Amino acid sequence: MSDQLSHIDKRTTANRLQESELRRTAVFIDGNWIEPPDGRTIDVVDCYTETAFAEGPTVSVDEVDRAVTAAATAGSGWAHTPRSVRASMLQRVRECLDERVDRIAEAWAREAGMPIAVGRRSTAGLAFAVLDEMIDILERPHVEERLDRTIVAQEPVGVVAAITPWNYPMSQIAIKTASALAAGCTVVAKPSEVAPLSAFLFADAVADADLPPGVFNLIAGEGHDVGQALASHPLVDAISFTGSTATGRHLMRTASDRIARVTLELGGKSAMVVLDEESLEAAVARTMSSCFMNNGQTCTALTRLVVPERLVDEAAGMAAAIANSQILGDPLDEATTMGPLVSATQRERVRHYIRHGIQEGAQLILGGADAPEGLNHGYFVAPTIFSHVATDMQIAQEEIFGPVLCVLGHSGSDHAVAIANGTRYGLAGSVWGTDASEALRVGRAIRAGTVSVNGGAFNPRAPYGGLRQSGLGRELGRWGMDEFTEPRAISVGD
Ligand code: TXE
Repeated sequence: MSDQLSHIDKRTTANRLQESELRRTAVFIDGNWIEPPDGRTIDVVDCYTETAFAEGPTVSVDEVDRAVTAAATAGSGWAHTPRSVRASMLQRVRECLDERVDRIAEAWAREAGMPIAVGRRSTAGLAFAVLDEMIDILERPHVEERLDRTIVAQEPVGVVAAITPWNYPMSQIAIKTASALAAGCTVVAKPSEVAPLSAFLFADAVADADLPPGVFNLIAGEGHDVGQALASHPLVDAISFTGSTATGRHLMRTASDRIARVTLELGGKSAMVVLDEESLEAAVARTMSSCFMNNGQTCTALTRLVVPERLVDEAAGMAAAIANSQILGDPLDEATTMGPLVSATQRERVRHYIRHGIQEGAQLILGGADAPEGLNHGYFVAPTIFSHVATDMQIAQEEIFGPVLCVLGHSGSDHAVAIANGTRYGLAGSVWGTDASEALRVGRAIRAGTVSVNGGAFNPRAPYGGLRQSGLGRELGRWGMDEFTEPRAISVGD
């Protein structure tokens, strides 16, 4: 993937967001940009300046209905479109997206705080990888499976509602859309009202790619009304949701009324398990880059560092040194490595956890709940390291979603596994050890959907998703595509 992205690394912010991309009043329904009649918009706040810098529309239930009806009407035609044609249309989406990478990264930096240099690569990397994989799958010869005289027909599930959060606001829509469209489904997407701009840029790319009307639709607005109306629409066959566990639970109940399919990508409290002293340095470096990725606003972030008891202080010291080297500042500055959090609400939520961690008796090594020095605006939280954290503390159990690391001690590999598995989540995990077979044994024992052993890289072609309260179903690769299909058995007599 790195060669394919070398042109992205050389880019600058010369290709800036246009005024029309900051003032969004229309949504994309049935192949057209449509202004909702009541013209209501929601301000989008720049998380560094703390001022409204853009706006996104909000629709009524009428537009939700129009979008879902358009998707349902387009369904049969799209499902019967040859796989090679679907592949070439996804290829066009990819090309139209490539032209917008700079502006997507700029939008992401301003609406959610992701440092632009990291965001540019991350935006392009994941979205392109998923599109490429879907194109590749569609271009491969496809033979319907047969069991004796039974045809196993893998058919698209129908209309997919893609409901996404603010932390990776374009990639999450791209993943769901590429997989659903590849499977032959049609899509109605609703991005987070907090960070809608980069999702609109994705819709611009789809619009430019000239897909048949109704195949992809983008609506916008708040979750409790627009999101709820979409999720409960009788013509929506599957809900694909990424966000908080609480909203995921609610959407599962909504889907149960009509037994609609659900895919849920929810929270995490992932652990890095270190087995020995020789592995410490590499493991801490990996943990920190994961924990602080997107300013701590990443669901797979390794937020618990679980090391042999005798190494707790050393590990916390190493982590603090890396945390200290972060460059906090304007996320639009190419040199910034850590930007502000998405909102004042999110900042307060994270600070609350930090205060609670101190009250619970965890040892604060670095950071804390006060504003970082020298930054008098922006929703910043200081990079924070707690050590000697006990497994039952709230900060060791709950998803904080900010730049906060907990260091815990273990008394051996089985104890380490018990700690890693000792939360309600099971999204990601990691292990590092000099004995490769022992590291793999521990990796297999960590109950999480994505596990890295000795620095194994994230593979966007492999299944991604959570166990327990981290989610249901899988995204990415052929598993992500299969999530949007229904296998049917058609048995033929002699
Ligand atoms: O998430 P929500 P929010 C965590 C993170 C954060 C917290 C809340 O800790 O502080 O969740 O964030 C839509 N029917 N994560 O409020 O509510 C909503 O409009 C239909 C972790 O942003 O889950 C948005 O589009 N839709 C997570 C989307 O759901 C509804 C990533 C996500 O919103 C709805 C983000 C409803 N009733 C936050 N209510 C991760 N682990 O990746 C809301 N929505």
